[in-house]
Amino acid sequence: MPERDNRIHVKAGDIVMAQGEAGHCAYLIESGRIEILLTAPTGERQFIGTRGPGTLIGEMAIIDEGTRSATIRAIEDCALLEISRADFARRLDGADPILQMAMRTILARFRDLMQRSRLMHDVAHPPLLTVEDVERDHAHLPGAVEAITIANEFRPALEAGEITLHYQPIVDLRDGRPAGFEALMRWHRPGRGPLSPDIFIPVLEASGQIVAASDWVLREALRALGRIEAGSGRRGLFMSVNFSAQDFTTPDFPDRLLEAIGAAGIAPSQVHLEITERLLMAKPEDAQKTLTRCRQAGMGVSIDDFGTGYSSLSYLRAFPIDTLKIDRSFVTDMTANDNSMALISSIVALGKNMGLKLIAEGIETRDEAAMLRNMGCNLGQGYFFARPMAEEAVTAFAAQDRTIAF
Ligand code: G
Ligand code: G
Ligand code: MN
Repeated sequence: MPERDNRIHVKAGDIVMAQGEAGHCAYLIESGRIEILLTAPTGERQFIGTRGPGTLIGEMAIIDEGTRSATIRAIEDCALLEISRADFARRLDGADPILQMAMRTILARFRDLMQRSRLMHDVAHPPLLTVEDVERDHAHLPGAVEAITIANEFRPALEAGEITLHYQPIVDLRDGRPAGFEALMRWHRPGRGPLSPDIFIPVLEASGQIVAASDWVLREALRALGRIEAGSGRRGLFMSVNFSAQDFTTPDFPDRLLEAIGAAGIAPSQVHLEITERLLMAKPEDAQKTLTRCRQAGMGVSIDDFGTGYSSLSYLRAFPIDTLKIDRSFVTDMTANDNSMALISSIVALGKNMGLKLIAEGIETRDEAAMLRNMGCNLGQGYFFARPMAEEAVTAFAAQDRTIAF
């Protein structure tokens, strides 16, 4: 819902929006009434109707950035809740691409219909746009074809074994020995090369398939941990699994986790849930409930890409978190940029003061590794230590159990 400070007040007689102007927002009428007026091409003003509390006005412009199709005037003092285009776009970005296209297409057709019905009364002025122009302007969604293809191909690809997991070691920065792994999805399409999770994960989120995908990743990664331990002779390693906001909305999520842990024959403390700040902000109540149950069962909870999401720190107090993963962008920059260095030492201090563990991501050089260790960071991940690897290679890596001096 729009926030309180988005409320505006208009007086009876005020123009809320004028036909032909660029539209930047919509309004939800909280109280009062407005009237909708149309200026016909002949210059004549037509009364269309009135609207009252609970109705949305000016909604077309926030979908397609078009101009106002009518004039709206307050006929009583009104309180209006403003919905900006940016706010709307943020909500729309995560939605299923088919829904996005359907909405844009319907609106494009509707505008076209409005325009044609108005032009029918004005033979002196020929139409400025063709139907094709309007649809091209308003209904085209870049990337939609690719997104729909990915969404349709995911399930068959999973069944065909095109989707696999790689495991990247996370090491103890005191000695470079592996402490655990992060499971990362890989999709190799025969003949077309790899598809990055940065591309397909958002599509799975938008098309509602992420819950099934995460469930598959979880079961596969936990079983793999059991095999890696057996194959390497090492015990007590952890497996970190990435989750998305929707995973937290199913009430049986903690039960499914515990069931997968039991089936894999490992301890709950060997499982770390990796989540982003965005997830916590998207579903705070779901996240709070789910994370509390998972932590009580002994699992770890890490904040991924820490420092790049919503920067309100109050959630660190509100949610049962035990680890911060310092985003790779700070580490990449740390030797060249004093501000990145200052940010990292602040994050390390914050984490230590709150009793949290710290993992630095994206460590590529010996210098970075040494500096992060000296700053008091506990764990590290990055190409300097090891790349994400298939199960067999990561088992061999763990079996070496070698210390790395740096
Ligand atoms: O390894 P790579 O850079 O391709 O991973 C890109 C991003 O995709 C990572 O930030 C990671 O969090 C995300 N990702 C990889 N595997 C999974 C997964 O199984 N589930 C979710 N939700 N995200 C994943
Ligand atoms: O978002 P998340 O932190 O889960 O993503 C981890 C991603 O970071 C994976 O795609 C992994 O392949 C990548 N990664 C891990 N170590 C390094 C590194 O040292 N350098 C770079 N550039 N990427 C890394
Ligand atoms: Mn991650």
